[in-house]
Amino acid sequence: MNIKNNLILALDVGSEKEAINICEKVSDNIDTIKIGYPLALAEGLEIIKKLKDKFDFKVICDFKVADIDATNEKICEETFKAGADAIICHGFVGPDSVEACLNVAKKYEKELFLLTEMSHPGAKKFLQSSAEEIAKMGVEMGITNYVAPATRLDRLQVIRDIVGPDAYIISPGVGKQGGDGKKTLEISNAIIVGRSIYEADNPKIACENLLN
Ligand code: NUP
Repeated sequence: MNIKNNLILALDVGSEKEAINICEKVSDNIDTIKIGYPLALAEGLEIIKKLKDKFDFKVICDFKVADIDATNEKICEETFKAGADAIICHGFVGPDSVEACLNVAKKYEKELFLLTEMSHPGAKKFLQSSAEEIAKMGVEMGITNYVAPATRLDRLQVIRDIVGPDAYIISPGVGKQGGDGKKTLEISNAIIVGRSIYEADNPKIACENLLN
């Protein structure tokens, strides 16, 4: 993916109105947004096309797909049919579940991001001990896009070393969760930032501050 300024906006707001308001303010700085459950549940999947049409954004759907293969396939179908450019799936569910997502992404000629280790403190309890295996599984499956944490740069580096220099890593956890944007970008290809942008008094300046 080619992402402007290597900055992805996590648009976890609760209404189309709020979403448009933020997007208008940052559309010079950002061309890729991440839509997750908060906005998709509030406004339906139609919000994907609405924002793509209005702002010409690329949309990554953060649905952390984590079900059996048959259900994952249906979730990915609905998401790509609705216009998503990429979807994020969990890796802990194993290769058959991830393969189902990968197959649908390939069918639509869209992208799949594999989530390895999460950025929040709770990820240390269960997910961290599996993250390296999840990344290795991704490499074996030919996956080239990954999500890995900006909050623990040592762990981000471990995942980079597994997936290799040519893989594309996007990292959440910058700002509100404590991660540093510039340090993260020394390892990752792009950062994902939500609250530090959409809760800022001036979201455009918040974007610029993250990058300079
Ligand atoms: O490990 C992850 N951590 C994380 O924060 C995986 C994610 N997908 N996210 C998402 O990134 C989270 O759901 C939110 O949409 C965004 C970070 O937002 P913020 O902490 O910058 O507000």
